[in-house]
Amino acid sequence: MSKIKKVVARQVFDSRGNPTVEAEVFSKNISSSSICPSGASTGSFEAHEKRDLNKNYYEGKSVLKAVKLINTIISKKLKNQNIHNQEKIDHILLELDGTKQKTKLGANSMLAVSMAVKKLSSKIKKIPLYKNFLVRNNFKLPYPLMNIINGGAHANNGLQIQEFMIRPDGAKSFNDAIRMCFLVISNLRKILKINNLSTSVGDEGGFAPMIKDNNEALNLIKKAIVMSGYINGKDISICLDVAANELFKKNKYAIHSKKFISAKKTIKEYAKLIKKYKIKSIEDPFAENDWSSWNKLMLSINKKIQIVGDDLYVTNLERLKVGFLNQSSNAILIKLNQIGTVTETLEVIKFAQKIGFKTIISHRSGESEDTFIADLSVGTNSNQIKAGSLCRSERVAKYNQILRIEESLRNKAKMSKL
Ligand code: 2PG
Ligand code: MG
Repeated sequence: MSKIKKVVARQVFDSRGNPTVEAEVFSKNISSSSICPSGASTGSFEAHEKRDLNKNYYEGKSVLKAVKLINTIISKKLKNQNIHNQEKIDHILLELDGTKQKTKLGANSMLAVSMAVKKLSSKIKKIPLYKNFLVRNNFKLPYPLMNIINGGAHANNGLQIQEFMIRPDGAKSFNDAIRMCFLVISNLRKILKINNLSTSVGDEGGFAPMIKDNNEALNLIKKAIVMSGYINGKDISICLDVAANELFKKNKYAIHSKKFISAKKTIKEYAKLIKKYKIKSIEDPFAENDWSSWNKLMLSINKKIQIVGDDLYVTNLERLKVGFLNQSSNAILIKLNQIGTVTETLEVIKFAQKIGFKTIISHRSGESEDTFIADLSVGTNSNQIKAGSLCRSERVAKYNQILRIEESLRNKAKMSKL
């Protein structure tokens, strides 16, 4: 048995330059570390992110209290625990916290430790991280969902919809998937230049041109797909993350402009977008508590369209169960820091797969060099991974890691089923 010797934490920085928590778990003389990511468009049911809130220091964003908690009580409690018993370790963290939304320890301190434990366990077993989750053989590789035009809370261009993504549905391998996305992104850059639009990027590496109209963004992507020699809706599909929590007021939505319209009219707008641009997946089309609109949309669309709950479920088993009974969606976005431990995340993935939901492993808009989610996506046979564009190292790092995994599995790894 390999025992935990100590846990050490430090404040490091995420891709937005904001402070975040890194935890390093030690067993004898070896260690593994992990960094917690951070969101911008967060759901109100997400687990709590602990920040110091001292306005005179890092504008309140420092995480020194979370770091101290790890260095003192968490390290002491985990000392001598079996590093391979992830469930027990996460349970100890949960008991130590004892609150519903992890307000005492903070999900950022808990998750950094939980992920580092998983990494160290793999290192000691001398197996790659992806082999230390749910799947033991017949690994499937996820399709990348690449956010190539950024809007909403991730850019300041006035686009209402947060993420305009592409998914290379026709890809035969992960390598091929990346090549296809590369081509579309490269052509999109050329089209933006021709139109005198900026090619600078937003938080997730997608372009953030100064356009205000969703249709304009979608037409640009459609053009780039055609210019790359692909068929939109067949080889490459356009997918959206509306992040509707941010566009919701008094039971109305403003998905196209600053004008708020009813949920009924919003459903009609989605139907138009699906038809016109052959959109295959829509994430968070409605706000986190508007269960009835989610269900109405599900009943109104073709079953092949993927409807994804992100802020709706916040990787929380209880909320997923409600969504299942309510028939709110057919897919779930998985973000470790929305719930706070590896064990709880795996429970949600297992349940989602049991009820036939697609699982999509996701980054946060504030990311780091940590590639834990790449391994998690393969190790759980998740259908897709959403990790931003093929741009900005914190995003590309995840895709590069899956390329390495694909190589190590040689020709045994097949693409997942969409
Ligand atoms: C989302 C995520 C990631 P954030 O809404 O899906 O793209 O954004 O991390 O800001 O919540
Ligand atoms: Mg989202």
